[in-house]
Amino acid sequence: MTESAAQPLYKYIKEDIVRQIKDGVYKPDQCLPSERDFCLIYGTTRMTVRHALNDLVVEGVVYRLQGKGTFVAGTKLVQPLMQVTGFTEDMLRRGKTPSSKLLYAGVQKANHIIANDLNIGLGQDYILIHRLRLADGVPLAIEETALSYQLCHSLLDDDVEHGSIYERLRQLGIRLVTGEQYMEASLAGSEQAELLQIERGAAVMHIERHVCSEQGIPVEATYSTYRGDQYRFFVNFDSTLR
Ligand code: 16G
Repeated sequence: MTESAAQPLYKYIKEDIVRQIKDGVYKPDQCLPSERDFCLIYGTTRMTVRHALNDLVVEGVVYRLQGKGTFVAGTKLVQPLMQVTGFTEDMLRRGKTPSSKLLYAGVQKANHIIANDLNIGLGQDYILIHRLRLADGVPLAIEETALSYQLCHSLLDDDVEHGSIYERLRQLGIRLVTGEQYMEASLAGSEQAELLQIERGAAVMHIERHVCSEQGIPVEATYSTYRGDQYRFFVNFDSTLR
């Protein structure tokens, strides 16, 4: 098969694999054909096949197991942790409809933790946005986002319930580039359980994300609680790059 001007071949391969997953040809957690086999199937090079598969890994459609192959993501969402992407973008890429239930949006005074996270003075203003995040109407995560007041105060004039914070920050010319994340296992308390529509005591994952702008200025600190029954988190690494 050859590249066409209308659509690069890797995109065609991606779409074809996604279609076959939807049609049940490749089932959840089933191992996909090897890269070599895909080269034969699509009559192309390993580079093109790898490009398509890498994209599908990043989009959470498939996952890789070292030395074993590439597998169809199961019913859980496979969430890559290597990039600064937002919930809305992540869900749209998966063909899901993101939505939020706004629990709070307003200005708060920084305590020690927030002052440290956003590198602001104790008692200084910051923006707090508390949302329940859903995809196709299913509650997936609760997020408490603390944002720099100085950089992000105009967000409070927006319809935060229906918008994407990351998209808005992009419009404001703020590029989120570096950050760190801490993850820890936990059990849902009653309030979390009610919001996430899970049993009290069900497994959840707490994620704390701190993100800085290109200039190294702390913009966001988000404390999230993800449903353990809906997510699988994923990182890849390559020690040959050292
Ligand atoms: C993700 C981020 C969160 C960010 C949000 C923005 C993690 C662990 N969390 O959920 O930090 O605030 O996206 O989403 O990745 P939005 O652009 O849809 O508002």
